[in-house]
Amino acid sequence: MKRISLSRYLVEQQRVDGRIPPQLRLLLEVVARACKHISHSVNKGALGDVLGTASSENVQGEVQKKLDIIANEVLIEANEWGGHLAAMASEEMEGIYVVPNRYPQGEYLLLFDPLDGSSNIDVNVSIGTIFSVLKMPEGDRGVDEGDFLQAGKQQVAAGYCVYGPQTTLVLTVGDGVAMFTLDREQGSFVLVQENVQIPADTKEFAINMSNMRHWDAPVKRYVDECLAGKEGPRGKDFNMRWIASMVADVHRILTRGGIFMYPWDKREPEKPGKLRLMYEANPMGWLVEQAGGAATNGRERILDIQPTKLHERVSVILGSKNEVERVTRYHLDPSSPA
Ligand code: AHM
Ligand code: MG
Repeated sequence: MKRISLSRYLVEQQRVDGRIPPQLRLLLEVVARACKHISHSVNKGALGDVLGTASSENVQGEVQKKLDIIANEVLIEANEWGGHLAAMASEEMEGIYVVPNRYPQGEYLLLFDPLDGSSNIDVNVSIGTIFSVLKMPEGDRGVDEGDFLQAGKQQVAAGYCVYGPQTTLVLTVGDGVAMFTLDREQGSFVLVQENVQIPADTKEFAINMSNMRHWDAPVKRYVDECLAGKEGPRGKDFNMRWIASMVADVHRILTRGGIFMYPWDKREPEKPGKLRLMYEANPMGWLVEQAGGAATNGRERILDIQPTKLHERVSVILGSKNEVERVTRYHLDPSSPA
């Protein structure tokens, strides 16, 4: 089988189909290189002194792990001098990071969750990096936080890299979803699947069941119906998975289908959800849609939500289309039949 590297895939996207401009191709190359670097640090574990907590908190008041900080620095350092970016924003930084003026400026904005699934770092379970690319608004002079507040449908590229038994980078530039696995001997990402498709139906759901007593009625109803199995209104048995790393749960869904939910709940009613719109829901939502699935906050399409702040949170329901549409219907029309 002919092996196609990520670099070659991106060149083909640029040259043959004109789908991506050269600047975006180069930016994605740099992001992939940073992910490779993070993957090496993750692999070293205790031997690289990268496990455990740092003595700091991030903007959301969460204790940072050493790897959260390392991954954030790797992404900033790799990208700041490339000339493709105007600024970056990260789940781990309070404000935006404007590319210093000693470096050439570009027209793109990069957003990332440098290390998603932090609670899994120390226990050797899959974690990942999630990224999203936006373009500076036309005619804008000087970058500020407002330039980032674009709906997810404006993304020009999105993806994640999962650090699991394999390191796999999953990417969309708006023309379907492609997967690339890191060949450690060659040091390059190699195309392993193109045109990834999520089956519309599934028998697998993912949600943190320990929050059941805090859920809203439509979510409770959906999960109750799944749990009722063959004898219930769905007439089939369901299986449950919860890895507690969104990247790993979404990767499973892109690979074999399923539904993932991190809905609003009553623990902190003033927060729309736990996950972040700009760093998690938008890039994952677009990937899932590009693979034929759906992503909503229970009421509307994630990609249509107009963000009002950088670290905005959102309720997330994504995956196999028919299941996501069902949960969304239960929210919009609670009396609708199963
Ligand atoms: P993080 O970005 O701080 O790692 O938090 C996000 C993670 C998601 O990857 C995962 O789906 C969720 O938090 C798990 O939450 P919980 O601990 O409630 O299971
Ligand atoms: Mg995260």
